Amino acid sequence: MTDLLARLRTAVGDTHVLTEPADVAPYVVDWTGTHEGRALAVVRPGSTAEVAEVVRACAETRTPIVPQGGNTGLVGGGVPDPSGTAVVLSLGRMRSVREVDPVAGTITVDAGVVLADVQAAAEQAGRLFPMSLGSEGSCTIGGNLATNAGGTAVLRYGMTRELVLGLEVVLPDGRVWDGLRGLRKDNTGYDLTQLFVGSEGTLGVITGAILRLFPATPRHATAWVAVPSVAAAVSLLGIAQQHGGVHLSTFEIANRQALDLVLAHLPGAVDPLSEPSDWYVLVELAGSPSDDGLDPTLEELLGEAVEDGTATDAAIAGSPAQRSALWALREGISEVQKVEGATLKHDVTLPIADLAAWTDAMGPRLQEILPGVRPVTYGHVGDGNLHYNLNAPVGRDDDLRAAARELTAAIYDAVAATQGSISAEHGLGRTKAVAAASYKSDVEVDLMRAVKQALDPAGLMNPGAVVPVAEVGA
Ligand code: FAD
Ligand code: 2HG
Ligand code: ZN
Repeated sequence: MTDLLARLRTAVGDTHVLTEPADVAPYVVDWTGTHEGRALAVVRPGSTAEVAEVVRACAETRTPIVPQGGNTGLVGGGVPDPSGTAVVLSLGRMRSVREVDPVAGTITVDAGVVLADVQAAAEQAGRLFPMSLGSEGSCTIGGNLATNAGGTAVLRYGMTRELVLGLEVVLPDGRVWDGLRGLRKDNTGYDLTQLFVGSEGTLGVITGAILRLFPATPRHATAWVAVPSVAAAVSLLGIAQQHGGVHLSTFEIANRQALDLVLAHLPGAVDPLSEPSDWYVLVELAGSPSDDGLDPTLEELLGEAVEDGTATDAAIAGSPAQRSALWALREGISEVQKVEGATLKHDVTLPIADLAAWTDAMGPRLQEILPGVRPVTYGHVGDGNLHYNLNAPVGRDDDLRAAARELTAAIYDAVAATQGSISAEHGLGRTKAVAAASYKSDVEVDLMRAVKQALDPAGLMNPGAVVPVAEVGA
């Protein structure tokens, strides 16, 4: 162990190998506070060559590695287990934007660049990098790629895997794969880039990426819309698609419980509508500087929705400040749920046709298991993705913890019955690896195990995440 630490210090410099408990602490607890592990050390390389040297040193000493970006992951994949045997490899010092090419529509970045900085670099070049998450001020592009993150722009631009053209990856044996080619067309065999997207640090360390840029969309028309039910939200989606066409960029849902938490805990939050509603939708159209028709289109679609009872009321943003205030009602939900106490997260996707019946049935089912449990339901309904999160009955956090297994099993079983997914966008990490294996077919589990075995035969890359430990090499 002393030899390994000495070698790591030589590789990255003394000050970038952290072993003091106070220095290590922020790297071993996840954002939710539910996963707390221990680490042999936290290593902060400053270049791809340094990452490769760290990985080689760990491979030779059979030391597990947990790659980490901004540590905003929600499934415990970016923090080590309690054994204290792993090295946390933080990409936090690798923050260079390597190149922007507006004409080719590409940006090449180090993996540790914070998402908001990628967006800003694109904007400076008069382009758009569309990925948008509530955590964008701290999450890194490497983490986004490793989790195949979603967010609020998926409806129009797709998940992270649709925004990447090539990667640079340090493999588990320390070799570097340079796949940083910005080609739109490249049918030369297996798609290695896509293999690493969504692999959550279990197949290698992403050190660089070449990403797609899009024409800027600085004009917006935004509304917070009251709808009576999930069925009505789905109908509104159809109306918005028909009127908004390619301009429809956001379609997010939240229930009243979610809004109530935001109003209670987010400073400055105000309900923009006078009457309460069970459900709300944040809808946004986005366009180029010459797209003059966004406001009339939004008014037209809302008019039609109110006319036929799909929507009961709507607040339209009349200024950038009002737009930000409406967005805050949606983006603030994760934070305020944490303030409210124990939370059980379920990031699920359902076929859009099943959303309404599924949600209507789930509420009463959960009340049978834990009377008083509070579903705080929100998410990317335009993608069929709900964050079907639960807060404890007021003041009874322990009851939620005690019923957690049963509540989660009821939700996942009902998701599986619709051919849905138990992880829409957050990944599996350590929280869901075992559950996911039980909902996948044997063929799928075998294929995943074969990929892991082929790339990381020693099982040192983020053990316990994605593929349950017993599965590797079994
Ligand atoms: P980390 O948390 O550090 O790591 C996540 C996983 O990626 C871990 O398994 C880690 O080992 C691996 N990893 C990290 N960097 C690398 C690398 N360079 N190479 C290989 N593996 C690596 N997620 C969504 O999808 N949509 C949302 O809308 C969304 N909103 C959020 C809002 C809030 C308030 C918060 C706290 C989180 C949200 N998330 C969302 C979850 C989270 O921000 C994303 O999963 C994000 O992509 C994680 O990036 P990160 O840099 O923080 O990664
Ligand atoms: C969101 O859409 C994120 O706000 C976070 O995916 C969801 O905290 C959550 O459960
Ligand atoms: Zn989300």
